[in-house]
Amino acid sequence: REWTNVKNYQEIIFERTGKIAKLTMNRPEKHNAFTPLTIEELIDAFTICRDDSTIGVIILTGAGDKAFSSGGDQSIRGNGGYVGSDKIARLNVLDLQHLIRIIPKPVIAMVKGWSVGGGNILQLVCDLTIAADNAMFGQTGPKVGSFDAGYGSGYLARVIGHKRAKEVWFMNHWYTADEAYAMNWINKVVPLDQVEEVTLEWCDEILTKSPTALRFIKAAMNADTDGLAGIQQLAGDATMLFYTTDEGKEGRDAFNEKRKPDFDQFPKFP
Ligand code: 2NE
Repeated sequence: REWTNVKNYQEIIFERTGKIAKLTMNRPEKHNAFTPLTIEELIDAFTICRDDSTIGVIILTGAGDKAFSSGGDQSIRGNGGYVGSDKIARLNVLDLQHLIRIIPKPVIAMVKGWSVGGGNILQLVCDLTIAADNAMFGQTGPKVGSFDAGYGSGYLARVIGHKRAKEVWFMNHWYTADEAYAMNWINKVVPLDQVEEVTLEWCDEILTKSPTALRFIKAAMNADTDGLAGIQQLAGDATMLFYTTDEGKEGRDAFNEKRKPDFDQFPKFP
């Protein structure tokens, strides 16, 4: 397959092949630990993917074979967050987590090597995870004076169960790809040299499916876990669909034409 570069960034790579986008965290010398800039760039690239109707599925991965991501870059952790060139302490990875949840297209984490801390929560919030057999998963927060009490805890407990989620956070053990698979933490384990090939096969399969059906399935599952914010996404999708109907357009047209709307013509389905 031929990959083309979509946009140049400093700390990520944004490429696409056909309808598949690939976003790569690109700080391999630090196991792809993220800075506020890495996250800002990912948010920008995910937003482009969201708006581009020719993109149907998004892969999130890390550069090299050694790590998906080792979480927040501890060397720039300041007072209240991670500090970039603007000197403001941020936890903007939380905004990225939310964006991955609401983006109405499947997002697949392709994990090679370490998937740790805030990096591991990024793979968690992706819709699917395909891991290489060298992948290693774990949370280190309580060891380094940090925690994610949002998706990183509540959603993790939904995915792997409360007992296991507490074990992950209380013990800070490492879990191999096979162990993570057995815990329902990830979807598939494949040999390292096949991980991209298999991920692309999954993308190809997803691309044969109805994008609207996938959009609603994702929003519905997230509505169950994300409370009113999740329902808002699902409800917004319903509004979007309604706006494409003649019934929805009749309301708009009647207002603009200063006449009474004629909704009688539309069926009232059981
Ligand atoms: C991941 C792990 C276990 C890998 O160990 P190893 O031995 O394979 O690699 P090494 O030598 O530790 O790492 C290679 C280089 O990457 C840097 C290291 O310092 C090292 O640099 P040099 O000594 O070669 O100069 N590096 C690795 N991870 C880094 C990080 N997160 N920040 C800055 N530099 C990092 C091992 O590297 C490890 O335990 N890493 C730290 C994992 C960690 O604690 N991450 C933060 C969790 S908190 C978080 O992410 C978070 C949150 O909880 C809530 C909100 C937002 C973020």
